[in-house]
Amino acid sequence: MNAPAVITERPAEGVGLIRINRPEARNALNLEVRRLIGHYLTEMTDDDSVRCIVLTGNDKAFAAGADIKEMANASTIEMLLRGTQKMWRTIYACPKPVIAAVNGFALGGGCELAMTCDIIIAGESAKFGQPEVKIGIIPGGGGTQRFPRTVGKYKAMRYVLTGDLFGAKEAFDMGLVSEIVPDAEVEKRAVVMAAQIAELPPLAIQQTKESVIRGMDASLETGLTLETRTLQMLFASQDQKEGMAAFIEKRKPKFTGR
Ligand code: CO8
Repeated sequence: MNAPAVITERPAEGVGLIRINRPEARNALNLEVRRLIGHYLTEMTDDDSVRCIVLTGNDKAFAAGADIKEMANASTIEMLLRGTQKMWRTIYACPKPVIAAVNGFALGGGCELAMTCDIIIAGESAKFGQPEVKIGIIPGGGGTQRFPRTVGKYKAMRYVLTGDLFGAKEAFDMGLVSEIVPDAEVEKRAVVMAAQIAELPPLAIQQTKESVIRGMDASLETGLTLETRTLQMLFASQDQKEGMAAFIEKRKPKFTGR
């Protein structure tokens, strides 16, 4: 029997890990992988014991893009019916933080998959890129939208129009990567950071994520109003009372997510 194309693990308290597992195809995102990522993300979103999610691949590839062999002969209507935007929406709408742990190639849909996450930890020899033009298409998972919004028009154009790959250092300098670590440390670092986040009050974490993401899509004034209302709303939570009481009483807080 074939190994499952996506595997889940629980590497630390409060942390769910989703691993893309198609090493023979450089973790190309075929329909099954996309379906499973969406499925496990939904499952972890609904599971209160998971507070932060790590999405990763293997040492050679995070994901080398959509599966070219699976789409080479597809018709327009087949592509439409595949509804590729579903997986992106599930990640984007996930209220819990998602950390991409990237080793090796993150290309095309793989680079877009990383960009849909909230934090990107990359190995020193990770390679990013949107090489879609080289095979006669354009990025389809946010590469023409999230990429320029993250790094600016001129840096993004330089890569989406040539299809050139770029390394972890360039990605970090452009603001596409949160942290670079030695290749062998990528997953460990992502799990440690996820565990750190998992210990924090989940409502405050989720509201922080929502405020950043919704705010990025709104005017500054609207974003600031959203932030203020969210801050005020959190004063209704037990975790706010506990967090502040613990600080004043000089003890470790016990957060319940209420
Ligand atoms: N699709 C299908 N198979 C792939 C893919 C892919 N994207 N990438 C690699 N493979 C396969 C190869 O065909 C090869 O299979 P086989 O052994 O049967 O010949 C195996 O993986 C190993 O690949 P290589 O021998 O090429 O390995 P290298 O280490 O020499 O090179 C690279 C690795 C650089 C990653 C190279 O394989 C490559 O350039 N891959 C294609 C990258 C690419 O063009 N990606 C963009 C795809 S299009 C896309 O992502 C559009 C997104 C649209 C929305 C998506 C929604 C999810």
